[in-house]
Amino acid sequence: MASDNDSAPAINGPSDANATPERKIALITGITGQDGSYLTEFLLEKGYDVHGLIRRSSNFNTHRINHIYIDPHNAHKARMKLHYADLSDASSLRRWLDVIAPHEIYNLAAQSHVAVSFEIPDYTADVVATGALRLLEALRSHIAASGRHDVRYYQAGSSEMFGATPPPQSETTPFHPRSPYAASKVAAHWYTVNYREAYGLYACNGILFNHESPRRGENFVTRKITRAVGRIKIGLQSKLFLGNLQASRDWGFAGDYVEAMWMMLQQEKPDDYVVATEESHTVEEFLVAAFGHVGLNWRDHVVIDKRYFRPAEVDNLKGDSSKARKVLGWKPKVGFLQLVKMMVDEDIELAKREKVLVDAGYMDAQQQP
Ligand code: NDP
Ligand code: GDR
Repeated sequence: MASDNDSAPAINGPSDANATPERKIALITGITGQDGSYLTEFLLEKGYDVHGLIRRSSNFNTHRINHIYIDPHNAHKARMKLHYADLSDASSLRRWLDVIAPHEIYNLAAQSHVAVSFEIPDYTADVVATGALRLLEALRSHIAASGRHDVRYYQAGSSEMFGATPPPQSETTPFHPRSPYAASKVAAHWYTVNYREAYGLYACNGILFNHESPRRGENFVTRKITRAVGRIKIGLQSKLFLGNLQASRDWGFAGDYVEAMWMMLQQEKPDDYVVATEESHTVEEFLVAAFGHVGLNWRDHVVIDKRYFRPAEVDNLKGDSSKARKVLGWKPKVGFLQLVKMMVDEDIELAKREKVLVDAGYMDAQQQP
């Protein structure tokens, strides 16, 4: 991968001899995350050149995008480029904006785990809230210096911002955040609105409800469950420790949601949109569907562990996405049961591969993630 190098990865900006001038250029922060990987595939398919900002890690953190990576030495084929930066480092953000000169910016980077945000609130605010502000400010000064007024900005907002406000939640529902993560997303939301109103930036907030996939991080509840189902079915695990099973979420498929992000940036005027399936299920309902799909009873395996309860919970989220459906023409393609089955099926295959390694003595049968 380009990120393997100790020097900065190669750039394919507009001044690059191999770049096609008419091709649109997108810049994605958080490209190594769940949504970043699906959005990259989506934009490459649409003919974009995609630049992603990645942060330095002592382990490679690019496993979700390795399958679409082409070595930059094949410059005419490599349309995804990676660059080191960090949302806590304003100078890196400004520098890459100037070099890459993107048409569209998708700010997906975040410390995105709600429970973890109670443990590291200061860092969460720095990346999620002030990080968004740094990127907006870098964009404002990039536009002032370059005269490129047509750059479009997407901010990854969250249904967590509604928090304690009862459903259905739409663009006009008041925010009542219940965690440092959610409060930081509210700040990022209003920074984005403010830069739109104050400086005329083309900047949109997507208020996305929970979206999952086989690429979901393993410590979010859906993937934690489907990973466990796969491992229990294959005989690598017996118990699954969980917290509050009565919380209800509006769960969709990440592949559908990245399309809505792109659609927002194709409108004549910038605006904010709720993106949701409009169906809500409890964690317990997810358990029933996931264990049931492989003929298991969740009650035989799940143990409630207080450590997974949060200091303040968000009880019930269910979106009203009528604006996105009407204005953008967006609607979800994957329903709840289809999503659960997709995730369980993939995690059964993953567990089978793990079992081969365990049986051959190359891996310990680890406990649940
Ligand atoms: P992930 O946690 O899977 O990905 C987060 C990404 O942000 C990763 O690429 C991560 O890098 C990167 N990142 C974290 N900290 C920094 C930093 N300091 N500087 C630069 N990059 C950083 O999240 P998702 O893909 O699920 O979500 C994408 C965005 O959408 C997030 O902002 C999230 O808060 C928001 N959101 C998500 C929803 C969901 O249900 N998935 C719903 C609503 C909003 P690394 O790989 O190195 O960790
Ligand atoms: P959420 O997702 O907090 O909605 O944030 P998560 O999957 O972490 O929790 C959903 C619900 O499940 C309950 N729960 C557990 N959660 C986890 N992680 N682990 C457990 O063991 C467990 N047991 C029960 C939680 O209490 C909660 O009620 C996600 C993230 O992607 C955010 O970045 C995003 O903004 C929102 O979705 C929309």
